[in-house]
Amino acid sequence: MSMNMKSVIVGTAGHIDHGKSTLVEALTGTHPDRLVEEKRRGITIDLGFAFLEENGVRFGFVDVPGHERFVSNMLAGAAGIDVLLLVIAADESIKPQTREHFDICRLLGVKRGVVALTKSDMVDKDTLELVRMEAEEFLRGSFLENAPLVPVSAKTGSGLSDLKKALSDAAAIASVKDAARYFRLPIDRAFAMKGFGSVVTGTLISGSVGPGDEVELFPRGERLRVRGVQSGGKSVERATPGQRTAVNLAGIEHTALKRGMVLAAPGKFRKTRRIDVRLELLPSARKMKQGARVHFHAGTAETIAEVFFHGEKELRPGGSALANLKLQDEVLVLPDDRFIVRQFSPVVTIGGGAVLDPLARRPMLRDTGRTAFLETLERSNHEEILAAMTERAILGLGYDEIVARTVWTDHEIRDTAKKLFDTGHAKTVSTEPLLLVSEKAFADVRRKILEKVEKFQKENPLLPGILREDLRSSLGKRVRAESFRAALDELAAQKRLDTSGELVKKAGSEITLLPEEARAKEQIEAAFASASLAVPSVKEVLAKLTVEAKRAEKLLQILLREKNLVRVSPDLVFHRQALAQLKEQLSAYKKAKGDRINVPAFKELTGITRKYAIPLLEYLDRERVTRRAGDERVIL
Ligand SMILES: Nc1nc2c(ncn2[C@@H]2O[C@H](COP(=O)(O)OP(=O)(O)O)[C@@H](O)[C@H]2O)c(=O)[nH]1
Ligand SMILES: [Mg+2]
Repeated sequence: MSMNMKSVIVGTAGHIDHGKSTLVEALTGTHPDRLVEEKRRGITIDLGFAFLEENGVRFGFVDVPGHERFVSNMLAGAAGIDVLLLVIAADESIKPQTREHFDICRLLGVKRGVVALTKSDMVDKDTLELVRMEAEEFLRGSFLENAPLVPVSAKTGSGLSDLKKALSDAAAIASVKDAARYFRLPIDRAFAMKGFGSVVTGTLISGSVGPGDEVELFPRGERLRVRGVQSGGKSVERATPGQRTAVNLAGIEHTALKRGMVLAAPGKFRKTRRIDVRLELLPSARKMKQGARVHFHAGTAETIAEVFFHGEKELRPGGSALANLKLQDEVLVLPDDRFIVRQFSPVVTIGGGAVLDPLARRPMLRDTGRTAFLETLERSNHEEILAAMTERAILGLGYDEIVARTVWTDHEIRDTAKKLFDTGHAKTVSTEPLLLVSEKAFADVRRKILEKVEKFQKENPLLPGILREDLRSSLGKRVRAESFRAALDELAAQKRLDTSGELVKKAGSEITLLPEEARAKEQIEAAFASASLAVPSVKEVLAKLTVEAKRAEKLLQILLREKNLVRVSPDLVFHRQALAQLKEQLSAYKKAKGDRINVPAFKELTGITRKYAIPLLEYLDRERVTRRAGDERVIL
């Protein structure tokens, strides 16, 4: 098999007994019915698979059951179809599941296909022409309007080569899914294989997978290792999109794996039970009421959903609406994923649509911007989407969240973020990892910071500024550290704040003292200056002042900060000059008597008591003026 051969998934669709499975066998040589019961009863119950290489294309056939009871199996197979093979039996023409399957494929967004008018050997020419006209009428205005209609007979082989040609033509213009995007494989089968362990199969809809890869199993959440990968029955180094793929998984029992689960790139996505969607109701459906319960199918998953319309109260047949779906089970769905809804009872397909926000919240009346937001998502303009998402993220929008909500690649994210920054819509407050804040939210943070600093300085005129950490916590949890830092930097760059050091203050702001405070400050300083080393207690000094205790304490702090006073121990404060003098005395002592001095000698030299001598010596040790050596000090 050549590596650059195009891989395309062909899915059958059509009413039961119209010859789908027989046709797949006639085209590929493989009868797609696998189950013993299918072979015995001659009907297709579950999905069947077959392969064909033709005209440089690798076709993977997914054959679906036509019986109305097995439409949910059909749905699991229809996800991932590139080319539809719509089967209409020439002897029966269009029947209920022809319509239902066709509706499903249209709602799933299948873009192209081929119509096979099967069992052509069973009808005369006129009947065949009639069926052809009915089919043309049926397909008018749909994505298959211009699709080739090919009469075939699996019995005689007539028309088969025309059909292969038509399929090849369709395959040639089918868009190739991007292997460079995130890996995703919705599981349609899980089983154990002797000597291998657990194996899952599915249609690879995005990215690629190969042996040794780590993958995440949704919705369970385990990280698993890929042991081996097969595609079309052969081991491959990497399976690429548009291929039927079997993955051999290590570290899990096959009983823990089932249809509806998804293997995906690890650590990128989040499972969900709330999604916002565009929901379309078929013209044949009954009107849908607010709160309706429906069967929900996406990928190979199936659950029950409760429908809430954003805006409308009900949905008319043939109409569409923005809706919030509450799912009974957790699933992995991503933006643009198609889904189908079927009536709760009796079970018939009534509509479908596309996922807009896979990580939606419960609809809230006060969230008046929701509809506009979803319409933005629907327009699919990257810049608009990222701007809208950033605006709605109060805390800022991080890289991981952008990936989970948009499925954009790294390049797409950084490119779009840069454009938003350049146009002034959002601020990148951190690049590694990326964190975006809307310009409005960022302006809010800046304004709040300025307000807090101003308020603090007004309330604490004797303090030079607010501690960074205090400022940060005063803003509450709604401001992330990154936004805070970026806002401070910007305010400092604009010279509105002075943020050097631990403190944040208004740029150029100085402490201004009232005359009474200035006097008190001088008194404090004088009290310590005149005491030399035999200092009074702080309490004593402050008690003598005319200003109240709290302000007196702050004046002391200012003197300490200005380094005119020095705190030597918790309750001893000295004037700067007294300490300078002491250091001079010591160096004179060293010159005269050598570099050793003990406590009694120190007391004698300075004329102070032990109460002052010990803390002062310890202070001098810390200042590296002296060093302790046993009972003595070495003067350094
Ligand atoms: N005469 C005739 N019979 C056919 C042809 N294709 C299928 N059949 C028969 O129609 C029946 C249903 O075919 P099957 O492939 O199981 O239909 P499915 O339910 O659409 O998969 C079988 O008995 C087939 O043998 C055909 O081209 N000519
Ligand atoms: Mg069949």
